[in-house]
Amino acid sequence: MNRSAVRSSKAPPAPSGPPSASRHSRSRRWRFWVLVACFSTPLLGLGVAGALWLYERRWLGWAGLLFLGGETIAYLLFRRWSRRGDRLLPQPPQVPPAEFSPREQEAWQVVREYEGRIERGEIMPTSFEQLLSLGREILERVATFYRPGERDPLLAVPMPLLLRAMEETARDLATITADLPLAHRITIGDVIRGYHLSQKLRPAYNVYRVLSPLWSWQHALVRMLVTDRLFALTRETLNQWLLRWYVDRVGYHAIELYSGRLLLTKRIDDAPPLSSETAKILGEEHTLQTEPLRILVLGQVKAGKSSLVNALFGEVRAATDVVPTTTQLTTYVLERPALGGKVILADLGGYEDPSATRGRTDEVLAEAVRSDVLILVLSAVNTAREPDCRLLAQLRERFARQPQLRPPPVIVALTHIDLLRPPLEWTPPYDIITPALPKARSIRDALDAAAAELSLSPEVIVPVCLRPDRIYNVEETLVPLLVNMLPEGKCTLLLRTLKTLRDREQWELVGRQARAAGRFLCAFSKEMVKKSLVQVLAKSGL
Ligand SMILES: Nc1nc2c(ncn2[C@@H]2O[C@H](COP(=O)(O)OP(=O)(O)OP(=O)(O)O)[C@@H](O)[C@H]2O)c(=O)[nH]1
Ligand SMILES: [Mg+2]
Repeated sequence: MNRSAVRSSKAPPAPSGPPSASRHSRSRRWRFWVLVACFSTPLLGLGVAGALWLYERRWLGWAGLLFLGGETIAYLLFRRWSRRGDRLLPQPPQVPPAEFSPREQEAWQVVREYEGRIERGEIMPTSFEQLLSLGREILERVATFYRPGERDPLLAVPMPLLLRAMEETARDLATITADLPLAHRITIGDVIRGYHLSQKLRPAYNVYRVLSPLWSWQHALVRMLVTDRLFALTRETLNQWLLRWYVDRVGYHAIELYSGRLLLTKRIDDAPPLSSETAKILGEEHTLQTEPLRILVLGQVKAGKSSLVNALFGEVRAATDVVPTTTQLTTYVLERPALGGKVILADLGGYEDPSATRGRTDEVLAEAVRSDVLILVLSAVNTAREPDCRLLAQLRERFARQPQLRPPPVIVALTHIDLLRPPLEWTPPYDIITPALPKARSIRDALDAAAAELSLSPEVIVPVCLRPDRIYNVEETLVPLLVNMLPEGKCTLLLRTLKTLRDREQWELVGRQARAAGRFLCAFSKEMVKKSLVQVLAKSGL
């Protein structure tokens, strides 16, 4: 079949390619059929000879049953492994991307809805055009989500950004499909030709299907019950797999585009630029070019915030006392390889400090919005949790009002556990998973009570002792939990610094455009001067 046969009849005739190209494709096809023949003839011959051999020994019936058994098991296993969550091919993740803010997660519902419709078999594009219109429909839904009142939300983005989104989508899909066996060798033309060939051979195959029970009823039964269904299932699985990835990637990049996360020359996960405020904290000799993670230590007065800072440094850095000592924002630069290098630790003092200014809670909330991980310090012996609950509720409310930001993950350090009952007993380590000792039981009770009162998961609460001569569970549990939270904290950091990154890109683009305009004006004026000179010289007859 030549190339023009697979083109749509409505398409204008394409200019014929160079003769060497068509000669090359003819020779490729010829070689392909020779390979197919060399490969399949011995196999077919063996099959026929084997069947005859079995028939002579009257074993063909048993062999047929064995074949039927094997195919049935393959069919059942294929069905089982193709089920949701346990599929043969890698599927798009079921959860929204971790780097999304709550607003983007809400927009992700559009993608989930389309995935559900694919799952229920409600979407089955049969042509390329239908696939494109499905992509456009998803873009439109996402655009309307972000710009609900606008007349044409789809067009409310600059052209270069739309092209960038298309480029990224295409790149993702190319990477995904490249993993299919032989995907890099088989051309789209091969697939279409294969489809047409199968359509052509279908009548002959149907005749064979009708007649085949005459010479082997077992084989016909196997094919009807198993093989045909297996092929249909494979085709369906492959179609659905491709479609699911298509919806996932188009939806993802549509959200990136319309949420404003997509940049033209940079990527949101590029190293975030260092802010001037952080540069000031780091001092003049710093060599950091990117914004480090910012960890805010917060809690009531005397909860043990400064003691925690000291424990993390392994030395005294922050003043601790029984009377309020930290009354204003104090920042420390902590360098630990496990935390990925330098991080900034910020301690604001207790939010219930009676000596502090009236706006202390607002200060804490504003600081939390600028932080990537929060460590809430609670004293196990102070059961007045009302201020902590209020602060957490205010934090949730503040982030609900700014859904484009990602709330920082919260870790709770439950301090003063050495003072829990029995106060004189101190023989760490304590097993709080299956507490046997009275002290371990008290710690476990304090942890469960804090989790229930603050509506937090017990997994993010770490009981610690910060008394300088009894430091316990900071390196063993708190630091590893902090390390676990770093990827989440990094996502918060990227969204927090997105505006700076975008502003920087805008200035770079303005600079580039100004330079290009300058070059154009220069060339234009040169040309004008040259033309005028020629005209003047021509007029003056020189
Ligand atoms: N026994 C015991 N004492 C602790 C523990 N943690 C902190 N302390 C003591 O509690 C007192 C207050 O600790 P700080 O670290 O200053 O508390 P803070 O939260 O920074 O207090 P402010 O800055 O005033 O808000 C100090 O005397 C600490 O030594 C602990 O786990 N066990
Ligand atoms: Mg302090």
